[in-house]
Amino acid sequence: MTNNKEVLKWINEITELTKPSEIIWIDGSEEQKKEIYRKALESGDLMELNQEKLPGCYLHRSNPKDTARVEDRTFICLPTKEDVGPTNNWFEPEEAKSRMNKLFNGVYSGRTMYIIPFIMGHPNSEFGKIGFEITDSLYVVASMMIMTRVGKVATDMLKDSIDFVKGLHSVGTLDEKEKYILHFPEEKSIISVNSGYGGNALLGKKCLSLRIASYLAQKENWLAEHMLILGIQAPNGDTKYVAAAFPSACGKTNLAMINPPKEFEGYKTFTIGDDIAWLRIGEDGRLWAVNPEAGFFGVAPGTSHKSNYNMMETISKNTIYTNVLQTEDNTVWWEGMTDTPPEKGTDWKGQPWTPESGEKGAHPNSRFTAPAKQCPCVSPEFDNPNGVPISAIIFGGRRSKGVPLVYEAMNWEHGVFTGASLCSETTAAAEGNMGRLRHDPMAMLPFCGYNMGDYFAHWLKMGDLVENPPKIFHVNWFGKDDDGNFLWPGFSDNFRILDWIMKRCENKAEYTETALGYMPYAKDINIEGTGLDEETFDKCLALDKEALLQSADSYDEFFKDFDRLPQKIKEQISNYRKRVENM
Ligand code: GTP
Ligand code: SPV
Ligand code: MN
Repeated sequence: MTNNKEVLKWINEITELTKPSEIIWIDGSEEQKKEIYRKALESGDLMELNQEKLPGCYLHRSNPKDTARVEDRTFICLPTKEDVGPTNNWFEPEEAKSRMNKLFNGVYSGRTMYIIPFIMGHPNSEFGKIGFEITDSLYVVASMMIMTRVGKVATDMLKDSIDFVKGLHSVGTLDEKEKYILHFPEEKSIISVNSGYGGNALLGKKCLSLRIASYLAQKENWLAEHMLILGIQAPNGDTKYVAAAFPSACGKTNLAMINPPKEFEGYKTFTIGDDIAWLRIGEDGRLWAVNPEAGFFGVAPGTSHKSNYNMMETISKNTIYTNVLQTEDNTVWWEGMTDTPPEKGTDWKGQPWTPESGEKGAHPNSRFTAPAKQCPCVSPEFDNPNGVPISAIIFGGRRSKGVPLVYEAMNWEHGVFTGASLCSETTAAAEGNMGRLRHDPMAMLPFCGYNMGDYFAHWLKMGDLVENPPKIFHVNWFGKDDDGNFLWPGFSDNFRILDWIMKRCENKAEYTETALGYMPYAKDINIEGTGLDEETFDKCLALDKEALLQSADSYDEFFKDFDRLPQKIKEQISNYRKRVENM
């Protein structure tokens, strides 16, 4: 499929090391896709779902010990520990490689090695990145065919260039102690072993498009971010775009597909991306964003026709479901999909299940993998290689207490601090305890491919380079009352907050200055039709001095480990404390 000498040399090395019994190049053709699915059904990697109700849909059950990203087994391999900074795991590159040589020795014996050429970004765009994933997993092959642009398009685009990312993956034995997700940013290579799950195994996604890409972006003056991209068209036809960074399982996919509530007649929304944005400075001095992916790998639980109509439509065909409940009529279900659960089914572990069993039918991090083009509100600009101009960047986390619904950063520098000081309660998207409050700067804590102190400096520098930078905001959809109920209805009602944000971008809405930044007056958010009373809504916007002071303490604590923290961020931290003390 290619005569590229560098590619062939590397493939030869890997073949000699891993000793596969057969090699298959993924060409991207429909015929081959059918053959891959046939093999995956035969091997049990995929199970066919009810083809009348869910055409082209399949179910995958992963090993119950392999259901999320493994952050403590994810490493950045740069020469020194200081290069990766206080928030990343470090593995010395040469040592890492020699360990991998042992683990990969003969790992494909008796198995087929699949070579997947893929593009992150648009074909023939100068910003697209070409990667290869070598894998022994049919689930990975089938998923990569949805999530990226695979096959001959990629080798044709690469021609004889040596500018490509090398990805090597094996599900191996799933041995937890020998799980490694390794990144070699200097060599643009990725090695992943002993996991078959999502972000651990689909190497184009978090590994290439965030960890490797963020390292490159710092050198080349652009940004690779964990952000959705959404277009909002006003009744007068004017469309503005926002990019929003929320940590994993904190609402990116949902916001990316939001439908305006009925009070906002004439407004339309368009999805560009739900997880990753690459942002570059355009000739017009604005920040332009593309989504390098071709599909969605979204959280299933909580997704319903009520909460996310567009996604339910998107996943009605040609979708791979992972770790969801299988119903009696061979369709799928998960907690939150319908008000009434099915009477029985087969749970994500393959065991008989009833609502009374007290177990979750679907894993909390169960997911679907679907082509972006199937989304009813996919943007007409989805394939525009130049991307879309960004008017607002929004940071947000999952905070039950002490963080209001929305505030605006006072300027770029304060916005960088707003992103850098982002905190969120942990979710099922990564292995480990759920609901623990942790700092997650720019929602990139698990995804930054270099020292995060340098990453903040890079963000500050981008503010100097972008002539017309977007405004920066912070949102929190997840505030709770004392009984643990969400204060704010969320989902499509989040549009009411986007409306204020859009108006702020045109300097059309009023604001009041607070210790956190600029906040709306309650009267300027349209809550008609939400069923919220004014008193509850006031709680959504309330500030609590005690809580804000606690945040100041937590910033001191978190940032003290950063030996490369920019002076400007230090000043922001102390200015924040002063503002709160003067409240
Ligand atoms: P990753 O794919 O892991 O990066 O997650 P994500 O950021 O795309 O999160 P997603 O939109 O899939 O939402 C995760 C969970 O949060 C789902 O269970 C949603 O139903 C729920 N959720 C999303 N938006 C809201 C909201 O506005 N309010 C509430 N209460 N829950 C929400
Ligand atoms: C996330 O965890 O942010 C995801 C899922 O989007 S994964 O692809 O596993 O990273
Ligand atoms: Mn994500």
